[in-house]
Amino acid sequence: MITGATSGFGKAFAAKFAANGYKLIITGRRQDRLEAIKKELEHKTAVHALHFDVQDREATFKAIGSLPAEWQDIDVLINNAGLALGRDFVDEASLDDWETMIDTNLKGLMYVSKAVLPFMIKNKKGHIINIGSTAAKEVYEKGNAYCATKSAVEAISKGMRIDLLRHGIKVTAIHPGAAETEFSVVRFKGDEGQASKVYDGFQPLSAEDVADVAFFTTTLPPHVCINDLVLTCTAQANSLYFYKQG
Ligand code: NDP
Ligand code: 8X3
Repeated sequence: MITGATSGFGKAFAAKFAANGYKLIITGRRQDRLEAIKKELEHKTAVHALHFDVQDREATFKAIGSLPAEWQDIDVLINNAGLALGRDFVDEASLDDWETMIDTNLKGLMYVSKAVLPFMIKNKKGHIINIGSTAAKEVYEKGNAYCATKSAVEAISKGMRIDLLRHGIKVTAIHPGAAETEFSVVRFKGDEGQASKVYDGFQPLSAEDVADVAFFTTTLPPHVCINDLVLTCTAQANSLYFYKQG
């Protein structure tokens, strides 16, 4: 099950897991895109689409609770749905942007996990992959609330790992650096010029790079779990240091 499968990493995760024989539950808010991706991947595997907003607690539990019995054996949950909104000084940032980021990146991830866990617990196995960010590792200027939500994803991943030990469920946090998806277009609210400038002068990660690494974490034996993984392009050392040319 992949949240936020309509674009970027989530779409690439769906393609990668489908190519490797997984049945897929894909989720997102944009129903037209969900249906198009379902149609495309159905040539390779069985796909079930769930249309809901992870910020909406009731809708999240209702959608996941509606899964037919044959779709409830979820082996891998990738909590990927998320976003940054704005790049502003803390005193100038929008409260609405902050709330959307907290409600999506943290609360949404927690709702989805809580709704899926009973299925994994029943099966005494499962793997939750939470998509954090290098923004969880170092806070950068004007990153305030986004960095806080991703630090929280790191913390909740640690908490899940401890509390789920007794159920044999793996928890992996993956922290990618800059990757060119729709992320920056969303962050800059549709300003494509400002968004593409983020990637000027270096080759960022692609969504497929992140999908390859995420898939790898699911290929290890049952007794082996990658807990925390940071992945950047070669031109990025961490949130703060890039080698840009031109
Ligand atoms: P995209 O904007 O390309 O994709 C984001 C996905 O999240 C979309 O499928 C979107 O679907 C979904 N989404 C957003 N809000 C909600 C919501 N409220 N309910 C359900 N789904 C939602 O960005 P990325 O693929 O880059 O981002 C994926 C994750 O990776 C995010 O958590 C992001 O913070 C993280 N990340 C991104 C990095 C980057 O540089 N790109 C680096 C590090 C981490 P829809 O709009 O249809 O709902
Ligand atoms: C996305 C990468 O550098 O914009 O999480 O925080 S960054």
